[in-house]
Amino acid sequence: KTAESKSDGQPGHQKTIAGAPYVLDNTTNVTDSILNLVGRNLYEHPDHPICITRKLIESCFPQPEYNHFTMSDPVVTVRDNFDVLGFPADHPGRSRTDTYYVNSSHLLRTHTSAHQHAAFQTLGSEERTTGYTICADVYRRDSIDRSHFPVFHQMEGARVWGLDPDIESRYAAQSARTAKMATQLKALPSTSIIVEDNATNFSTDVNPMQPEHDPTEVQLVVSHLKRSLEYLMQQIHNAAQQSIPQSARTPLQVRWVEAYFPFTSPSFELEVLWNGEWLELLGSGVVQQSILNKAGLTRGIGWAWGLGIERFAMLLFGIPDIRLFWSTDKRFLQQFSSGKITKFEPFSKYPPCYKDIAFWINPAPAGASPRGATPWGSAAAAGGDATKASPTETQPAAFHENDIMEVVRDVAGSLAEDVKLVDEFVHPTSGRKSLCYRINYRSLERTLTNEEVNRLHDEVAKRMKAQFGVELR
Ligand code: FA5
Ligand code: MG
Repeated sequence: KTAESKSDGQPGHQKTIAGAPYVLDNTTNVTDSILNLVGRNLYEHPDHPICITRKLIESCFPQPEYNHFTMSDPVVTVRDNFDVLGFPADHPGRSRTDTYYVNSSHLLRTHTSAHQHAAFQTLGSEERTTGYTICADVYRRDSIDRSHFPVFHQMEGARVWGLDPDIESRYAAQSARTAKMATQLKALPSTSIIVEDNATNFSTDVNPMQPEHDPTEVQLVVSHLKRSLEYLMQQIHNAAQQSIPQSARTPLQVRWVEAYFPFTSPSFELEVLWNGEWLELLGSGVVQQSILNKAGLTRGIGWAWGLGIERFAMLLFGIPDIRLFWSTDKRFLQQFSSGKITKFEPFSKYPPCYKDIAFWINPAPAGASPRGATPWGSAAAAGGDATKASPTETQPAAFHENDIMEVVRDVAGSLAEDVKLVDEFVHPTSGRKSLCYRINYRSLERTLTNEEVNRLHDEVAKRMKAQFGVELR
């Protein structure tokens, strides 16, 4: 749900964003809560994981071949964000439900590709730079959860061949650039990551090469694109594994899949196997010739990609929640320092409150079959034995560790962070067993009061007694 505050964008009013004034109109849907995040420029703070990640990515696309840009002003024209890139008029990305409009002509960029046109115009100048990277904050109207936040960071990269102004004839220029591309492709470093390529056919309508392109050249551009990004993944993987013990290291698995973007053809996405699931890291492809032409690079051919920095930072630092990147908590920020890849140590914002519960458990009924890893007893309700009565109805069941977990979850919900067994012993004469569990009560939103925690803890004890017949010590 993306309710917007009416007072934020009254038509006719003026709003200053990144130092420039804009007149609001009926298209305006940007809110103050979003605008408050403009100017944080996380990618410029040397010790911030977004900046550390940016630098690492930039180092894989070194100067002088690539110039590195950052773009702090997020307001761009509809033309630069959509029109120049060939977005059709009815593309869903243009809609006010997906995009933050400042007014009918200006919006908060939804991707770094909004700067492609300007960046291409810097190429082929005197310095003969053949490529670039761009880093910026981007804005999309979206839900808020662990993996979605309305502001995130992207990096864009591009590389163009055939800008050599010394070569006069078009034919000579093309054969020269084909030769150069082949040489440069061979020069790319090899990698040892596992790559599955499901996007090798671009002679069909599904993911076609552009009709004005030479198939040999397209193959070279695509190979150079893929090898360059595989090299990036190798470097990211090497950095991420540094802080992991040798025995816990795993090979990196990536795959190429076909994609569609209005501004590249053929197009590809790169995915990585992350915690057993394929996670999309980036989009890429051979730049639409019309875009190069508009930037004055009529003799050029090249590739471009755009990636989400948070996704890479997650792989590198193990940061589990995208909202953490915006944290001003020292316990987050102090964990990172320039040029260092370390694993994130989770923390909660508010103090923990530890409470112990110790009790004697009933011996397991004779002949009961154990369940789970720590079968101190056997609950009648478990194990699919339908002939036995439920523990709450008749006599209490014997205790199993999962039972206390369930009770705590039920009583304390998200206020319980963890439950751990801290002590256990068997009475020397009676043979009864005593267990002691430590419950960590903690809220992510506030400091819990002692009274509040005591109430929760008393309720846990009461239920343990009633449901499992334990004798509290
Ligand atoms: C684009 O934004 C294209 N501009 C990428 C591109 C550039 C393609 C140049 C071709 C040439 P997409 O919307 O898929 O594509 O976003 C690119 C990457 O940004 C994704 O692969 C993902 O890593 C990241 N990303 C997208 N949405 C989110 C989100 N809500 N939160 C975090 N990361 C995101
Ligand atoms: Mg995508």
